Amino acid sequence: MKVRNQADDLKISFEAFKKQILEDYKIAVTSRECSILGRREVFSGKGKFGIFGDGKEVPQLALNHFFRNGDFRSGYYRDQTLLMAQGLLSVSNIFSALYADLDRQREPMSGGRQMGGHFVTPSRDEKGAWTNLMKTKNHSGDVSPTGSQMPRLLGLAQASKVYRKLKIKNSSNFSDNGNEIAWGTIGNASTSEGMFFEAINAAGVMQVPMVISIWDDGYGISVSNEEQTTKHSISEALKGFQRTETEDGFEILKVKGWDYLNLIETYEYASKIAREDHVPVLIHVTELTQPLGHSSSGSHERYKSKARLEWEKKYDCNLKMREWILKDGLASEEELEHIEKNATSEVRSARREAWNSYQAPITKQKARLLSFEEQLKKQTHNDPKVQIIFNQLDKVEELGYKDLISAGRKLNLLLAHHPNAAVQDYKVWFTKLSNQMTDKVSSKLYTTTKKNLLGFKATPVEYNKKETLVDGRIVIRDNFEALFKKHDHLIAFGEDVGKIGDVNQGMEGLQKKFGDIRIADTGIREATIAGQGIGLALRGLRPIAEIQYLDYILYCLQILSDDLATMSYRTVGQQIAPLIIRTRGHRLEGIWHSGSPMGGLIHLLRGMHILTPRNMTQAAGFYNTLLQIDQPAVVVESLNGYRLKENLPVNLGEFTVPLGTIEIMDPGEDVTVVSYGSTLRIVQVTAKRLKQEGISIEVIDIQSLIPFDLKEEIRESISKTNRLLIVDEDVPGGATSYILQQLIEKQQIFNLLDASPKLLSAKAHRPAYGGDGDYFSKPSEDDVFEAVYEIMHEANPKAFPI
Ligand SMILES: Cc1ncc(C[n+]2csc(CCOP(=O)(O)OP(=O)(O)O)c2C)c(N)n1
Repeated sequence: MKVRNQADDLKISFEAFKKQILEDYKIAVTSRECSILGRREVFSGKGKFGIFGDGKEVPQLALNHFFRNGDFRSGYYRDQTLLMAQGLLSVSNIFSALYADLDRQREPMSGGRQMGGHFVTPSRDEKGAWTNLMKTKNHSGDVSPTGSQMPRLLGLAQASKVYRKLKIKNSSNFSDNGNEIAWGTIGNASTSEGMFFEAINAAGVMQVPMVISIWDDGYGISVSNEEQTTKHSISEALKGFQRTETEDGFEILKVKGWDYLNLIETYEYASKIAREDHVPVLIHVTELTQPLGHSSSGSHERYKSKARLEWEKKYDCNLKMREWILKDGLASEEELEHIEKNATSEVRSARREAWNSYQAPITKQKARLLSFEEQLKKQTHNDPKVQIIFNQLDKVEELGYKDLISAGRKLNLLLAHHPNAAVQDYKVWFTKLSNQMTDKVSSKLYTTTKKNLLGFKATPVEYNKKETLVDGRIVIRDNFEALFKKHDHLIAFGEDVGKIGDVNQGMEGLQKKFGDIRIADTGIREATIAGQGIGLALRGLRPIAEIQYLDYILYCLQILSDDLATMSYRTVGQQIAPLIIRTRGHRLEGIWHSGSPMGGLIHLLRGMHILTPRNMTQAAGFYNTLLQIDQPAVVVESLNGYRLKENLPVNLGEFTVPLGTIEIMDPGEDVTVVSYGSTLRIVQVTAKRLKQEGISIEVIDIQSLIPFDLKEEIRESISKTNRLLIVDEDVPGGATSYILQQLIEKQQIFNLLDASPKLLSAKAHRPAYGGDGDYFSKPSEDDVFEAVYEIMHEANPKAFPI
């Protein structure tokens, strides 16, 4: 849509233009009414927390006119008007989200898992298969941490560049020659986040079609632009990024957020240069307001001056749009009042409807529970506690499923005293509802199920008859080459990955063979390397994002944890980003090149697979598997393994190592010793020394920390040895504790043990540099030997004296 003030300049007829404006105005006031009533719902106790798009309506309506099918948004909680304008968010959806309605039909964004204002559109169907993204306007799943939409935005924009430059087979559901824009939105205050600057710099370097709107209302909660931003203005501060006639960069535009016509012109220009020429654009949308304050958890009168509050009233974008409509004669006062009245009553009735629909199934379940009351009393010989439980339930005002299940759990405890009670129907009801709740609240953390993984048909590694010993890095390099040949949508990038083929040359020479779009160098910016991967994976590509050393994963751990790991869960499987993070760690030298913070990763990255191959053949096998599986994963290669000799497989790119399977490296009888990664070799060497002392250990490589030993083979080993040692080089209480938790809780090994299980890890401090530093910081052969020996001593002190 293109509009000018002069009638003769109009591309569309005056009537069509007027109709469009009034439709936009209707959405603006409807959206505002949702914000106002939504906030009230929180104060009345029906919603827990409310954050809305008030004061940002008009620029979103302008943006919407240039958002095409196939485009993506990576934004934040203020964008409700945009989604409403696109027909992707109904009024009742807004209220259902406010009530945390667990029903996916009524709350399509997250089935009640995310607080309102966090939006997503489905890229996957119920079975996890891709939908046709070129037929929809796409919104990548929002997250709450401010600025965290920026790394993903970079990847979403980069995908257009990749699709334009590479002719990828079967990509018509993802792109039309890279003509798609990645639209970003962010609040003015959140531009203070490091990730914002990192992403802006990277987009300027990469020249990708991102159009980022900064909704500037002068504040970040209570902190003003004066305290947030150099020169008090993000567009002023970023001036050096402006492109020139001779240099690439950003196109930086500034526009007032209440000026509909100028907004339209600005977005038209921005979308044209981004879509056609892949120029990144930053639109600083100023003079916006926040009429209801930041959120339902406080009022802005506490921190805004009277003058500011007065100004905000006058410059409310909806009011300004109204004044302009009247001034230009696009509608009469009566017409506008009619629109406003209708909007109010539409929102009121949708709110009522949303509340009633939310309560109806819960009330129905309550009625079902009440129907068991008499029977339960009778079967518990009129235990008065039953009546108390029902009385308490009756007093609950805003009824939730939790109240029913909580009552049920208390009843179950009473019933345990009456094992012959005839309450079968009640039990069936309780179990069914409990299972439904687990599914509603806890499903889809991983979309690949245990059953899928156990059913995975692995392809064994094959070798030439005559052993071909090469450095480990050759195995991984040649395997990557086979993978790049096989998958035309596979892309790898990271620091030093392109020209030199990574610092350990595991991709040596591949850029020459496959080009610099597929194997690319990046700047030193781990958060946006991860973000590139997330965005590319959301648009149908298979990225391998490299983090040069495991120790530096901390720079992107927040994005991996908040965005990637939660993606399937928070969208209930509507979006999945099967990104592979490749990194290398464990043993090398010093405080920042030999870390093994596996416990940290395990705790923060639930939702991803975490793999720790012992050598490069196993690592290659994992990559081959991951490319057949639709899940995000981290693969930690062993830093000291690239120059160790391995037999070169012949079926490179084909053989697979299934996830969640352990490997018994050396069978033994006395103690089960489990380990992974670099410490595994130490355990294997020590096994020989222990043998000389008459101690036989069963050495097990866990290799896949998440998923963990799906066939429960470690349990089998312990049921033979009845003794357990867990070895790694994380801090005490790190991954070793996780392993023990898996064995005790999931594999129920407690009763199999004859001796207390031992955990051997590195010291609590970071590993010191050099040979002595390593020996005294990390488990050595002597440490493993003594730990096993002590276990044997406990069993037979005479034979194994200390
Ligand atoms: C990483 C992080 N820090 C702090 C917060 C708490 N927080 C939520 S919104 C907000 C202010 C954001 O202001 P701005 O970016 O200007 O957006 P606005 O809400 O004004 O639209 C803050 C500090 C958060 N969500 N994430």
